Amino acid sequence: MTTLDLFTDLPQPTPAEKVRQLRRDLERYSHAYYVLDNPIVPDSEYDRLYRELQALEARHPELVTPDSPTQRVGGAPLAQFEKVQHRIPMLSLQNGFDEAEIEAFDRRVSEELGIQAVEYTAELKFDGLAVNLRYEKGQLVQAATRGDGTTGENITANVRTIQCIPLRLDTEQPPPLLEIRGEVLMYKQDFQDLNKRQLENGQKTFVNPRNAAAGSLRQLDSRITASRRLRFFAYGLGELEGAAPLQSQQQMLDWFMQMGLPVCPERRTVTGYQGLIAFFKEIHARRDTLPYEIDGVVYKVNRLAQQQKLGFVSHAPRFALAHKFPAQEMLTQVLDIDVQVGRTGAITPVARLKPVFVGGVTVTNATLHNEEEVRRKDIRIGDTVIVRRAADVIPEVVSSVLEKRPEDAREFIMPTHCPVCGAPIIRPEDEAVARCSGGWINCPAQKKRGLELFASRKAMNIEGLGEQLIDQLVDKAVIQDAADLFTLDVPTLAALDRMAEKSAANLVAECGKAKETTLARFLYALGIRHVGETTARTLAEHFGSLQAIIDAPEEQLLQVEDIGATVAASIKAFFADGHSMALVNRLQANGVHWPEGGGKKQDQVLAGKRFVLTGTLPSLTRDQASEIILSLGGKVSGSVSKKTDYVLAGAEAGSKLEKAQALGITILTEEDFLAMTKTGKLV
Ligand code: D41
Repeated sequence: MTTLDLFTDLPQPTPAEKVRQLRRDLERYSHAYYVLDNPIVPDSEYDRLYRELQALEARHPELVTPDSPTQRVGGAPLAQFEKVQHRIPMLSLQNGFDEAEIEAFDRRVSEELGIQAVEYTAELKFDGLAVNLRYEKGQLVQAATRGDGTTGENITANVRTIQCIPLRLDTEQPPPLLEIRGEVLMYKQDFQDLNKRQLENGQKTFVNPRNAAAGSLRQLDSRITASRRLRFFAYGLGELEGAAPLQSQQQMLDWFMQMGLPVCPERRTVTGYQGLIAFFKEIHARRDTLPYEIDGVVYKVNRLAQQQKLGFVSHAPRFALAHKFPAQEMLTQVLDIDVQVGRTGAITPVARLKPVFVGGVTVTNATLHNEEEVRRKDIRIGDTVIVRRAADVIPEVVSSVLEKRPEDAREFIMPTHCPVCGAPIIRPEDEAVARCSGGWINCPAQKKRGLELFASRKAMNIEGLGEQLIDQLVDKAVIQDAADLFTLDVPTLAALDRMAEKSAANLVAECGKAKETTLARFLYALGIRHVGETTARTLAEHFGSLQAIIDAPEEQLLQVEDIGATVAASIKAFFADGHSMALVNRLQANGVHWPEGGGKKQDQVLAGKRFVLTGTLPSLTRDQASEIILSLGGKVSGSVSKKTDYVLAGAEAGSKLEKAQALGITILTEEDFLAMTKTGKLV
């Protein structure tokens, strides 16, 4: 007998058995993929089994059941959503915003219960949509929005398309009735992908993942919902009939998980308000690295008996509190749009906003980047707009709220002439940026911004020479250019507003000190377009002397690592310009000097290694870390790419860390980094 005979002799499964087996397998694979984020078979295997099940069901329509994985999408589009009554209302959450409010909450709970150290469950607060899932005998029979808490809308067809939501609970003895409450949301990556697709298809994009999730759930045609990747996390219980020996919130969530429901693993049992605050701080720091958006954390008294004892205030339970992050998005009004002139003459439209507290600071203006951006986002003067300020990011105008547009809203018009020097504004056809054609010699704005760069820490490092002083020096014609800084005397400076003898003397001393510099700093300070700190350093190291750079033909510049055609052309143009060369000569004549000839690097520990810094390090500042890297021959760049060798990550590291993880780049803590640079042993 051959092996083959052995198998063919086995009893063949009936179609019904085969269908059951296929469903069990598909559910298991799907659960591993969508809920546990841990696929156990390749997609191709899943697809093969899925098609096999589809084929079998086509041949045996009597075997099709609503909980089959093939039945997630189906049915004709609805005309409207039906209303659904929540027998047990979906309550809202009380909010707290600062530590004092959290402490007060804990004190209240502790007093009510007569317990010293109350045990809490701390969870994430997802920025999604609350929904109620109704399971009867383990089958998903209805899904509804929260609505006003008592009446929601029936969105069953849409919710059935959410892959991580089981159509059937994975348990031998499902309760006769079980309502699960949780949040439907969209991951940040899926949101980006969706918007990209929408753009490609000429359809409207969504402002944030929450709106995208809401828009996707509100579709009358569930096939559209199915094409959007929505997720779900369970956090609470509605109606329940039948046994569930639950004592605590944590047990409840574990029970949900056992039945195949998605529950977020980022939760913890803690004691007292110190435990709550510690959880809040940790999550706040990690917020940007999470794949979904959260707007805070939620604390719940862990023991269900204690929850019951505490009861409710109007529409919110007294056992729970949402500890919210400062809002990252707020509505405000565009009072005006005017333009700023940058160092290179770039004209940037800036929205002047009605002051608004967002992301922990008061924002009064936000860059609109360029003319095209204003048109694309269709932002007008008078509009109500969404202003966003994420951690460590400059405030931006996300979009305008069209429903609130007043009739007299005005479109932004790019001025034809520089508002500062009056020179024509020119925008080359192939560029997004319009520029003042005055040049730094004629345009005070360009001159001032150039001087700011010149004096800045990474350039000539003239401490005490800030924006306001520079404005005065230029406006009162005390100086014509950077070279004049080195001939300033105390009486002249002391005569300026807000300057005393002492501060004047300090500034003169600072300028004196700054004369002794390095070629790299000097090059950077000149503000040559496209020559940033790193390029300046590369140039200095490569050529060793200023004259060598001035004399270098374009082909020679192009041979330098990381210098392309744009940069090379810009360097040539700068030194070909009479005004620039005159300035360079006057700076040197006024005593600015640096050691020439040296500086070429060799045998340095980090030679050629590219670093990206992200987040806040425990002890080093970003500049200090950069300084160390650069001094050991490494490079620091702003964004993560395949070329990045290391990412040095601290607290509140954001998307850069995520990207680095995705690309498999070595991630260093400050400790790793310091060990590596001290020992010279690379990891
Ligand atoms: O993540 C959330 N947004 C979340 C919302 C959560 N983690 N827990 C919640 N718990 C409740 C109670 C305590 C009332 C069951 C909630 C919400 N409610 C909630 N979401 C929307 C309104 C209320």
